[in-house]
Amino acid sequence: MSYRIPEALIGEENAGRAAAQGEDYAALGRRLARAGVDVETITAKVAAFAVAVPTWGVGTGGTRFARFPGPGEPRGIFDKLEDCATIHQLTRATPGCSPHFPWDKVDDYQELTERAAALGVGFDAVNSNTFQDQPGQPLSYKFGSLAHSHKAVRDQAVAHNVQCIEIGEKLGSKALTVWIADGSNFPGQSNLNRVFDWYLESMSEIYARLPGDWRVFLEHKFYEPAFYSTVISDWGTSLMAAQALGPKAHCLVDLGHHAPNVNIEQVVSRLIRVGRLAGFHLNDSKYGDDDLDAGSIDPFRLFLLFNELVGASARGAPGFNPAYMLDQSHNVTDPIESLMVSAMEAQRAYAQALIVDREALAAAQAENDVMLAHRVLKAGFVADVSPILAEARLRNGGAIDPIAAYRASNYRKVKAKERPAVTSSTSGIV
Ligand code: RM4
Ligand code: MN
Ligand code: MN
Repeated sequence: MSYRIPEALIGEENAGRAAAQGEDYAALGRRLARAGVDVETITAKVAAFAVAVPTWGVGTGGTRFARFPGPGEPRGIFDKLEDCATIHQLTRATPGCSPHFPWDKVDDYQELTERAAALGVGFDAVNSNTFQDQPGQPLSYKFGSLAHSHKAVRDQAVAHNVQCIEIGEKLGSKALTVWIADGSNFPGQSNLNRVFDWYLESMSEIYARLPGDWRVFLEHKFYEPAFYSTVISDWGTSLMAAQALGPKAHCLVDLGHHAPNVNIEQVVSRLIRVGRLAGFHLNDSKYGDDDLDAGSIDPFRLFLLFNELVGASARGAPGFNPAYMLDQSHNVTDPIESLMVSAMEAQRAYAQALIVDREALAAAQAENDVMLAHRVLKAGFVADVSPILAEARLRNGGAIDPIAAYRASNYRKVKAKERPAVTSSTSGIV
């Protein structure tokens, strides 16, 4: 049996921190009470918040220049599940793993489901992959997949997506996420209008195969790997596609997939209005699709995003049911540590948004009191909600300080022995 962090170790770690945590939580509770906010309500909501971990995120990422593998990397989906389960064990915020096919392909999905359940995790949205060729694949995706000029390639890409749905059904997933790399590098290379027709044709075949209680998440990205035009480039294109396909199609917002300085929270607000927000791939960036850790560069943007979500939930926006997933590439950190911190940063932004006084905000907006409105909103962002996050973890059986507990467990060192390196050091996104 492979190593798992003993519950006793988490208990010991927590025991050493419990007194300080209790004091900090009580002090924050008193502070919030003065502002008319019940800390217990916020803690309960944070405790119920879940963000999925992508199975590809627990491996060391890389750039197109190089990849520097770390010790004890997962060698396959069963190892990845262990790492995902460890993240959940300590943070209690990540009960779902989002698999990617064919990367996570196995012969026996029953066995995979049982293993996940034994580890205390389940499966979230399934992701298809038609952005790279697999060994032995008959036709190449070099010039596209669902929007390829050749029908035979489109058919192959459709068949792969249908297979992903079939696998997902076995795993208990309820959504398929489709991100395609289709696009062009040269003006004139492809017909900007025709490729969208092909995409819609292909996607409607996939859509027709969705089980009744499933959704399909359309993920846009404005550039890379295509550098001149991308077929599903922005939220407008994504929304056109979702509306053409039908009510089960929704638009997924990956925070790194926008032009620089785009007001993403406003995009999200629009998608909520039309009931087509699928959810998020959370990450952070400075320049483009940098896939840095959520909240590491611009935590204010993450807060503003959650502010829209909390506002939508408070007003009971119809069909509002966003899915949350982390989508990051960890090049210089231990992926488990990065994913734990990112999950906690998502919870932090959520808690900060929850404590915003929405009535005071609406009143200031109605009176055009600009500075007051801004300060009411900012009051949420500047609040240190760390004790709430720790309390939610503690009550759910997690660690008060997940990074400290993880390091104390020597998990990575043990895994380095259990998992002799088999990976190559080639470049690539994952
Ligand atoms: C893409 C996109 C997708 C993810 C791949 C690995 O940039 O964000 O969500 O499936 O990377
Ligand atoms: Mn993504
Ligand atoms: Mn991306």
